Amino acid sequence: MTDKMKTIPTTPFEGQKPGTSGLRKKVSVFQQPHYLENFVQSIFDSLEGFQGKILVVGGDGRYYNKTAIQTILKIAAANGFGQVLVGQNGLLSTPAASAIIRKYQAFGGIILSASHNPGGPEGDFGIKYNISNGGPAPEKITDAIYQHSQQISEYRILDVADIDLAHQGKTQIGDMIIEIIDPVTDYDSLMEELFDFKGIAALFQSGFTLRFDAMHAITGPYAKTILEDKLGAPAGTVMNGVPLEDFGGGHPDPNLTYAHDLVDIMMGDNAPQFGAASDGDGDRNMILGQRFFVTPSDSLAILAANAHLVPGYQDGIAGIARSMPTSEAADQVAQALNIDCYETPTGWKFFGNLLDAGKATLCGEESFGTGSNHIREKDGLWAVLFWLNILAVRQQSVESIVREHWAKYGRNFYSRHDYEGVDKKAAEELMENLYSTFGHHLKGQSFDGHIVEYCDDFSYIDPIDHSISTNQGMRIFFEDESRIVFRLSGTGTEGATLRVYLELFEQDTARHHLDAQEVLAELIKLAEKIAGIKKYTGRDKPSVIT
Ligand code: VG1
Ligand code: CO
Repeated sequence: MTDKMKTIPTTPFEGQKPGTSGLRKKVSVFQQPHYLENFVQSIFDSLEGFQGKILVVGGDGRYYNKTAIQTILKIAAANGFGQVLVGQNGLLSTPAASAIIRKYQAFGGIILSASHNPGGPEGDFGIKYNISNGGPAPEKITDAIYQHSQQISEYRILDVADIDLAHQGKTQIGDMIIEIIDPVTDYDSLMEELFDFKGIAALFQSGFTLRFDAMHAITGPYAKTILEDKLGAPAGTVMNGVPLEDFGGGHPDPNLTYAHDLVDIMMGDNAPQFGAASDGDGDRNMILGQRFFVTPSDSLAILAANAHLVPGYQDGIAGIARSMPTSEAADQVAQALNIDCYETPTGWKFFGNLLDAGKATLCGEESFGTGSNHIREKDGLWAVLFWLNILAVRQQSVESIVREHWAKYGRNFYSRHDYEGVDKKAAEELMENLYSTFGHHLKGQSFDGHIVEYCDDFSYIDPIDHSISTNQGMRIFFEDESRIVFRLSGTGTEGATLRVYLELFEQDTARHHLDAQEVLAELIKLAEKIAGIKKYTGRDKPSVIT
């Protein structure tokens, strides 16, 4: 051990249980003395056997990313890691970090991001630990991190000058090697293994038009390299492609509300043939055709139904996994393909075991997350390339692919209504009230003529390690093949966010052209009536509708 290693006395801190996506807080919270240090040391205290092993570190480039990385490197060195791979300038998208952990058989990785939450000095920051399979740490590790953070009395850090993150190459601090790597190369080669790059390049050569909105977040460099440099899409295809510490003041959440620049272009007269956006850390995707929005739930189902057209999946898929609130469109495809469809709680970490066990190949969430067994995170650009590959083979418009899909499998009308930043206590009371009313079986009961088929407070037993997760959302199924789900967000940093998920299955092709909000209007009223959203939160409409 080096003489520069310091052990700094500290006190247990007001840690918070890391949620589905690690610890997310305002930047100012992370800037408190010893706050980040305590959390990082708590991570390492929860792990065993990493001496001399590789750690991957990188983030989405938001404010505080580089500062945090300096601290993490010095703590990692003092704790005995052998080598750290860091993305140049501290950048790594979440999917690239996952790919790199797997490729170099790292012990784990630390990803700095608050995903789609706004960045900048007044914005949010986050930190997440991923395990050796490249995926988010399972609950037993995040619980242990939390326990350690409550008892911590010291952290170990190397007292050295800051490391140069701007240049690729190797340096050493203490006994630990630091290698600054290109953030894009390894990810790019993985994509090239999975997709028909020649076919996609030919599509662009034929004049096909795409607009990709990187929202001033991490996917800019990835999208430019892959779409423009490698696949030959014209310069300017990638918009907002330079990552900024505050994401240009925007909210890097690729949905119809926050990706309005792109949405305006895609809904306009001269819309390109295909539009897509990704979020702060590059794991989400939004897919648009000309004046046409593809819901993430439909996108998952369509990728599954067309997977055989894509080289990486041409031998078929083993199974599909979707989070509980995600629509059942994927279930229809799984049934037709005669493969299993797994229903998990919200959060990508629940897919890890299914992917590792080879039970699921494709996974998805209604929250603009899609991915596969190529890594253990959702992957925004991967989804865009998957669509491009399908478009290159089928030579049809996005809209006609979706409409044909509905005609074959039926349409799951779907919408999510978010009530953001509501009073936390009021939101909890609303859920409590729902649990006491609907927590038990109400089969046969009628609400405005809608008969309850089944309702419960969703819980999940992992089919591989048998761990149990409870309180994952209130779901109510009605006999007319409709469903309402209520749950509270685990990723917000201000107050609480109530999410209401609405779904109605429609087999009749004659009704498929209808507008989702209109078709779901009755169900939306029913949700209000059942949950008393206005009474509890004071809100008479959602802040975001997707
Ligand atoms: C949200 C989404 C969930 C997703 C999570 C992390 O969680 O609903 O599906 O896995 O964000 O995504 P919540 O608890 O706020 O509903 V990301 O892009 O922040 O890594
Ligand atoms: Co994200």
